[in-house]
Amino acid sequence: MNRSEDLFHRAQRVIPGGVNSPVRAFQAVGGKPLFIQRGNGSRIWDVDGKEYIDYVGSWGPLIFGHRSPEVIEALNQVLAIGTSFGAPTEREVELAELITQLLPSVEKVRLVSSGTEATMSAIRLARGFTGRERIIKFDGCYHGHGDSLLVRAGSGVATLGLPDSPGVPSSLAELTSVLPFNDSNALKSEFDRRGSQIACVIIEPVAGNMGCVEPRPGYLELLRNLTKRSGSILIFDEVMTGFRVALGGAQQRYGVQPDLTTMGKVIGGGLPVGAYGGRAEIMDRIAPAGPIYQAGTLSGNPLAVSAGLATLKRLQKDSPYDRLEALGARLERGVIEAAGKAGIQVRVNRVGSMLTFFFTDREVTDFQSARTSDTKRFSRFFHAMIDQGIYLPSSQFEAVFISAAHTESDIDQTVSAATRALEI
Ligand code: KE4
Repeated sequence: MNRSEDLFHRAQRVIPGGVNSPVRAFQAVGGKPLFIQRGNGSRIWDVDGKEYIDYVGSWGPLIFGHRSPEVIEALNQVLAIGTSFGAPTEREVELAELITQLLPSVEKVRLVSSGTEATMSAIRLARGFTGRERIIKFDGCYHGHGDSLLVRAGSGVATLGLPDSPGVPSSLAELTSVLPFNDSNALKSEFDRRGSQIACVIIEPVAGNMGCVEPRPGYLELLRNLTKRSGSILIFDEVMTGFRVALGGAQQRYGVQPDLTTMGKVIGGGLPVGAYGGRAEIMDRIAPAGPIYQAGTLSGNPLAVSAGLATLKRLQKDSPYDRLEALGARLERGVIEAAGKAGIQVRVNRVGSMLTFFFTDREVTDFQSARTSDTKRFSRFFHAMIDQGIYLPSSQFEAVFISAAHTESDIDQTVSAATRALEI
């Protein structure tokens, strides 16, 4: 038994499923998870000393790779003055000012400690601000594990949500309408039927949690118009896309401004930070400015905030987006060519440095078409890549993340490995 297997065996005795977040358990691809010892730049090493090119990047936060110098430096500076005070600090003001500068739609922002906290709070805020209870989410979009969002599509036309996990009250799930992503007709009919009851719509403006799926042209604009007309709040969940697909996030890339934005991942630079923000007239309803309650012991703590600040400042200064686009295109081209040579049907959906290789011949525009993918072939591909030192996300329905620490030779090595992996 190697060290990863031994650790997994031990972990399962004291941690549910042996992991602290389900996707890490490799259940979607089979086999046992690798325990990681360390990371540096674009690389990680497992506890058995094997090296990998890392395309998970902690599921998105590490846009400059592992142990990027500016983050390490920022953390060392904070360690010299303390780690958490439970009191306001200057750095929190600086990070909030920078976020509001980079996202014009965000006039005020509240820092929290995870993406889930951000989306849960934004939903409560939208319900409190509008006095309405119904929300809309989209099939295949994931917004963290808040009760109102762990809801799957109900049967057919009803769209009334059903709990997607035991423990979610059906009375709450029913208040969530679940619509197909990218389906303008479904959107229009839901607003025709219930527009005046809808507190908010929450959407991943570029989906990453059904695999990478881009919004159809005009779809986000339609969403913006329908929510404005019905007095509903439009929430862009940019936990994954924020500062990843552009410095101003998906809202800059597609030119559509939401009322509220939820953030996470990149804004923590690998430390636990989430945030939600938007129009001041909405945000000012949040305690203690207003009556809608939300709180957090470690919200805005100096360590996490300093890592996030260092990351956003470097994004502003270096603007790695052209390089990330070029690396993403190189990987996309290489994998498509490799699949063509092997006679394997692969669809690559990509937005900048986030992409997914779907093992299907269908265009993937929503969760239904994503699910036509051959997940068994994906699993074989995943393990064949692991065997060649390439660490991909452990599910067909996740996104690959390229960092600014990746090099052209990393990409070329990955394409060579994919060529061999696709022959298996
Ligand atoms: P966290 O609570 O995991 O920080 O964020 C939840 C969340 C919210 N919104 C979007 C768009 C997200 O992608 C996420 C979390 N993403 C997953 C990966 N697809 C995190 C990985 C995990 O669950 O371990």
